[in-house]
Amino acid sequence: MNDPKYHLDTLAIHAGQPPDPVTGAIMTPIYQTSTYVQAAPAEHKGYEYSRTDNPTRTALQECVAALEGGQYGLAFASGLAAIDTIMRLFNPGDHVIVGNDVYGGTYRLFERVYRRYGLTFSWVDLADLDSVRAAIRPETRLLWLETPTNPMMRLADIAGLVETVRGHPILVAVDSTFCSPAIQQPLRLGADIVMHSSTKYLGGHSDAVGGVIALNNEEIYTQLKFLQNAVGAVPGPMDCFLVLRGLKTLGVRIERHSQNALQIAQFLEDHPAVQQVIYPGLESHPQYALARQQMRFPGGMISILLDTPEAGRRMVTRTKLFALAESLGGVESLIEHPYSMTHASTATSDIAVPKTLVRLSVGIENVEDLLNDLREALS
Ligand code: P1T
Repeated sequence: MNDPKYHLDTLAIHAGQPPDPVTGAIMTPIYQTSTYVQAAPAEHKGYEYSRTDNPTRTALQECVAALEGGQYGLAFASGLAAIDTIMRLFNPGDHVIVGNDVYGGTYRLFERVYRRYGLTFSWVDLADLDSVRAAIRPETRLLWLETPTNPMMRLADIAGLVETVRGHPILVAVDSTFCSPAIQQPLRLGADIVMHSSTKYLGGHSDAVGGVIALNNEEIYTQLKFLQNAVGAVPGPMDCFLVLRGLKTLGVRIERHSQNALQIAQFLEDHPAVQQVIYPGLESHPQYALARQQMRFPGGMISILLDTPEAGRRMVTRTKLFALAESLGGVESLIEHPYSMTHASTATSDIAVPKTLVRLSVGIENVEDLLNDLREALS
């Protein structure tokens, strides 16, 4: 079922999810159990305790690995728990190069938690490969990137960055949350680790918080698998089931998110109240060529700049279909003000986002209804 000959849409429905061997149930059972009965001490059927392993989680991990073209998958209680577990691979004194536009929670984890444990961070414009090269130190161990970035929608050239750090003992980890494997598969471009907040497009229905990692390197997998159990930030079986169920429609959802978002981005680009639209599917995006090359679809996320912060506030409180909320990637459209919401933790930092920025997560509702909603909110 995990055979690489199958396409993503087929793997999303079947990988890691054979019919239940006991009953034939076509849907993966929710193994709502904390422990497993053993025949004799340490004599069991592969499962001993649900922090260590749970069959519903195993199904999710195998499915995500297959979708990313990876050998191994790991699931966590949140996207941040996944990032946190990756960071525990490193030691005090290690140096990390990070893109200078990331989810506010990632910035907070790195600067306010891991800096206290002796890690150092350089925040770099990843579009400029020379500044990445210049940031490399003997103690650099990780290059962390989002592409497109949250919320400025800047792209990082994954293959180019892999090439830039080649020859150095630096792992390349890609937070691919804004894309999902239906848009890009960073492992196939040479990245060592791909990570997602599965709260977003993978789950797709705004009903579960989770994180996943996929990778090919057996040694790093073994370390991460050890950390997953040793640290214990694992998702419950019900949340694993919800993400698995959401994943089945990933391909069709991403196509529709992208179609809707492109139409909306074009509409906003022509709207006099909008100063700038940042969307990888528009020719006006400064990295449009890279987007065409690296991304199968332009995705459902759009950022816009308005004339004043007040105009942004007015817009996000006037939409009716676009709900004012943090998060993204669900079937329903969301709108938010990153400076005061998702990126409030960067507000006083060097990587603060503009106060005039509004972020849209375009859902899969009827596009005419969404366009009317935005037209009215901006009127
Ligand atoms: O929320 P959680 O599942 O812990 O995932 C964190 C995370 C990691 N990486 C990216 C790129 C993200 O966007 C997020 C979460 N982001 C939001 C909640 C948001 O509204 O941007």
